Amino acid sequence: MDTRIPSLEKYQEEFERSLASPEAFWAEKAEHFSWKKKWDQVLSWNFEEPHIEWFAGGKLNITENCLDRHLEKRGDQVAYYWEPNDPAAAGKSYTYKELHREVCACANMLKGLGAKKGDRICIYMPMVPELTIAVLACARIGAIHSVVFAGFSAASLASRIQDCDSMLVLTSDGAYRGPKSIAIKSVVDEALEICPSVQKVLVLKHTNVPIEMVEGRDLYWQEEIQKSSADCPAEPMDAEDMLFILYTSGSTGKPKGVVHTTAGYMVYTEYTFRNVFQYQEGEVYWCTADIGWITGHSYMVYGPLLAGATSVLFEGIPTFPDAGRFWQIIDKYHVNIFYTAPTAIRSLQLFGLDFPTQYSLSSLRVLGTVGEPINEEAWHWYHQHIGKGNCPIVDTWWQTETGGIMISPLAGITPLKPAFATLPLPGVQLVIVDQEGKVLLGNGVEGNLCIQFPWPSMIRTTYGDHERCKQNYFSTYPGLYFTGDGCKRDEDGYYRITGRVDDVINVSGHRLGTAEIENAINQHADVVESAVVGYPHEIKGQGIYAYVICSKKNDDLAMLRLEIMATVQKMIGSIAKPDKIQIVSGLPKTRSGKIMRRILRKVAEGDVSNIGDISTLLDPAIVDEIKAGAI
Ligand code: 7RM
Repeated sequence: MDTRIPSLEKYQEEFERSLASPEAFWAEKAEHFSWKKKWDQVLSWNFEEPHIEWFAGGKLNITENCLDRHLEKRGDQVAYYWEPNDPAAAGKSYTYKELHREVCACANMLKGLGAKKGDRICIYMPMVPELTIAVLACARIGAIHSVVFAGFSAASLASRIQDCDSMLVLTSDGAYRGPKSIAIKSVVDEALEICPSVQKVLVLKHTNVPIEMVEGRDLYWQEEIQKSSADCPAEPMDAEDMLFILYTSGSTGKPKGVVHTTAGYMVYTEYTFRNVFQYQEGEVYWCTADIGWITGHSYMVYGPLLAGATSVLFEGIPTFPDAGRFWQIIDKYHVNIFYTAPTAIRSLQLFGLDFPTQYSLSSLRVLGTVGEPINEEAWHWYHQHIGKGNCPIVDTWWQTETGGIMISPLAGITPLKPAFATLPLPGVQLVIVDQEGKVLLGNGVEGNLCIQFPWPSMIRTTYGDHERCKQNYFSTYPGLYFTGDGCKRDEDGYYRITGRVDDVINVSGHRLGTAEIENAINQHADVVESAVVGYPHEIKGQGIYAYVICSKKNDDLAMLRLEIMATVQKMIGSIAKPDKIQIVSGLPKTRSGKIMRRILRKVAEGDVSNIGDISTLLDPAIVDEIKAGAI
């Protein structure tokens, strides 16, 4: 059933109805799915524990809704066009029927390796069709997938495997990334030295780099799949059974395993996919996000398949073989809806108009952005030069924890305002609060963004540590879910996200905790202490600025910096490498030992004229040293 909202009036009506009777509203949106058993109760909740249940009593399998449900009507329609890293290599496409077959065979293969309902399976793979197939195969048998972005280091992978005791790891020999070929199986091998829970590793041959296979543990995907039947009934799942875990960075400690469950996630990702992009039958949709992030889960795998869409899945990067690759792919597949990150737009903008003008972009109807605030300049460039002035841009605000898009225009319906995510989707009850938690009513206000009522795809817990979920999201402002973002509601009631207000930074649309980067830097033998802050970066949105105290005087600072970068790469991955490293003799701390990050941020931003009150510092003189040494 097509649940698209057709007009602004209807949006307003639908929004009002979702506030007045949320249960009736979401029950209506859940009706058309295939349920093995209908739910007993639409919603029960409290934000104190927190405890959230949607569609309790319902039984279903999300893959039946992604695949089986479509076979009759669109079995021969393409579900995915796969575009390989190398434009000269052969691509592949999968119809719904073919995808269904592959998922069932993969599901049987997982069963053959001992996987069963409730087991955790770690997926560490490049953007190949088998990644999507693996995700769905887990869901088919009721196993919980934990996809780890293949750019993360062995140490990061190990900690994610350990946190949820994954019993299987699915990987490939190598990965292509533009001109580079990356050995990823060896990363898995290194990680598994400290992961006793893992029984088997399934390896997809992809780049054919030589690898070591551990006897009794490692198996080749291509060999095992041969032995697996393509008939696999879907495991009946409870509405609130865990669907997946996805690790994301917070302001403290190690990344947390955000838990999403089955039915609510299904209903919300489908509804938002259809409405935000106004997806129409037969259109080609392309989201450039890696499946290792939430955008890939919700809007590359589940949302589009639930809606019966045709998607492009791209293995490579925007600048290989040249900066025209995105535009070439849009031309090749006649992409109608294109969804990417502001950082990609900003970097391609720098290459000028020679690239986009070489290709036909006339198939485009809707453009989207996600992951970070988009600056007005990039917005206008995207609108004018990619959308040719006639494609709406949906600036979609949401989080790993929200599971789906929360604030966004509906393409072609909501009047746009550059750099504004505009209005909440139906079912989303936003509030803006001040530092004390006082709700700021009316328009023309700015504060911290919270949500006061549950929505179906919201986080249920953080894996293995419910208290952490409560502390992180539900304790700052009792009774509210706190997003960690700052936000403005303008005179028209339009929302603009101003960025994180906690110690999380957003580098090229990737979320990183400053504490996590500091811990990595501190692993360097000569480092005593460090403090990391974000600063505005022309392409990445935010760059990483590290202040580092060393135990001894080092003459070769360039070398030291390289070593620190290598340490961070080893502990987390390339995405967390600092852009700037300033060696300091001390940090600005209060008498109680708290680092005054406000000062460090100012210096990193290059704004030292107005540093504010430093009288509470233990050693105010350190501020002058830091200012003088700023990079
Ligand atoms: C989807 C995703 C979440 C954080 C979030 C924000 C920032 C995301 C936008 C945005 C401004 C946007 N999940 N963010 N989308 N900021 N405008 N349209 O990115 O968990 O990885 O990150 O990203 O700070 O809290 S995420």
